[in-house]
Amino acid sequence: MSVISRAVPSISRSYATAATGAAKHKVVVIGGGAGGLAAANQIFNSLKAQNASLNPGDIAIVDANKNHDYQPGWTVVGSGLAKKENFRRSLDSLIPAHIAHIPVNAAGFEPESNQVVLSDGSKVGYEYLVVAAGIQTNWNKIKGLEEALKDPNTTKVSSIYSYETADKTWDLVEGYRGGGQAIFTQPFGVIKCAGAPQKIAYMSDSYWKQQSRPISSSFITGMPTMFSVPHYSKALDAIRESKGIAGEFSTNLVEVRPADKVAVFEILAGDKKGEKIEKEYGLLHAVPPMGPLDWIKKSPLADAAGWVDVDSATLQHKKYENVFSLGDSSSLPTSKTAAAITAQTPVLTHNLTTHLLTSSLAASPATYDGYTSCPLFTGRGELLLAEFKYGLERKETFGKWIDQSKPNRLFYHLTKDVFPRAYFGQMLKGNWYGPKGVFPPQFVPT
Ligand code: UQ1
Repeated sequence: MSVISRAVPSISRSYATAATGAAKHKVVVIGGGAGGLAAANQIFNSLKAQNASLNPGDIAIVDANKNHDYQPGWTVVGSGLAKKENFRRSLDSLIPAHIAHIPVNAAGFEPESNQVVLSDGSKVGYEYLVVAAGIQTNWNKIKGLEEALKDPNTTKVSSIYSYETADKTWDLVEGYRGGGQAIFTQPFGVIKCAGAPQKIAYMSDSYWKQQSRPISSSFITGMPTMFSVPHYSKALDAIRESKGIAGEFSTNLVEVRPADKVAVFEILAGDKKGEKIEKEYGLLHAVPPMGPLDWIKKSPLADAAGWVDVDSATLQHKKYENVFSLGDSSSLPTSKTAAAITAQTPVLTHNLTTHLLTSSLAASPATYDGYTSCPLFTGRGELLLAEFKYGLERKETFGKWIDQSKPNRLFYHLTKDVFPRAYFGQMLKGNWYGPKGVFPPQFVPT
């Protein structure tokens, strides 16, 4: 989930060997986001538990970011329920002393010689590579959006998809008293946390109703439905309608003209396919399209779409057996969330450490079933907990006892109050297994 900034960093801890290209680590992890931190720690803990000889610095994290953000929190920030600073830690504070931090961004891969090329031109060698580099948010693909985001007070445009603008979303929502449509958009295509664009619509609408402000809202999405899983999509469509939020589908935001408060959409399907329509807005919540990081896309590890080309069950690279990937930068065909990473990490750890210790994946590798979850805030005090796996099949933790397609107060507090604690307290240290809590899954040979 980390967003790797492209800025050239200054080196804050000195790794002289890295600078000369001589450094070689047992395991190099690209990215200090949710996937990278969880995997680095879990691999270290697992190797230790298996009595592998392990020296400080044998596992290294490559990431120039100064900070690490709990990105699921940005919806909560945009809803006025938390301060964004609460969900930020310095990256250094999250990396234990026995794991090396190379504070430079990766810029390329040379898997034939087991090396990562860094943005300063130096190289780092590895025995095993874990790519957890995150997704690229393409702000510039919506014409005028970057301009419009600069001054939300005059343009009335914001987005929960960045640290800089998450809190401005709340300022805008709190201060908005109507006089035009409130428009909430979702782009066509793969994005991280695909439920967030509608969560912020529900949370804003819920606040305005609480304040008795007669504001009419629309949710306009490039996607053909409310959600990928038909079962939840049906439930969410009914929830949206019951709130009186208009819905428009296969309609993609392509341009913002903040001076006129006009948003331009392109129709993606049906009779009017290709047509552009203009809508005046009073408030606009925009979500840009996303995609693989440019430098990964053109690297030898990428698939045709640009994601790191791994086996969807074992998380091992399809061509290079000492390369693994998880999280947003991976090709895993599931929804990109922190919850997904809680299920991916133990599979990756098991398979990587088995390969490291025995030179093969063994006859029965651990397999990932595609588990992911989307805790959908549907209003203040209510949340719908969607949980599913490959094939868009439901895989619900509480489904035996509770109808998970109905919003619930318990899930609201679980997501708002418990998950952030589990994330910082356990998950990033490699000790959290999603629905299994602190109990690791057992991978037994079949
Ligand atoms: C989860 O483990 C987790 O990590 C801390 C989240 O944080 C973002 C989640 O949103 C979800 C859904 C899980 C899964 C855990 C349970 C108990 C369903």
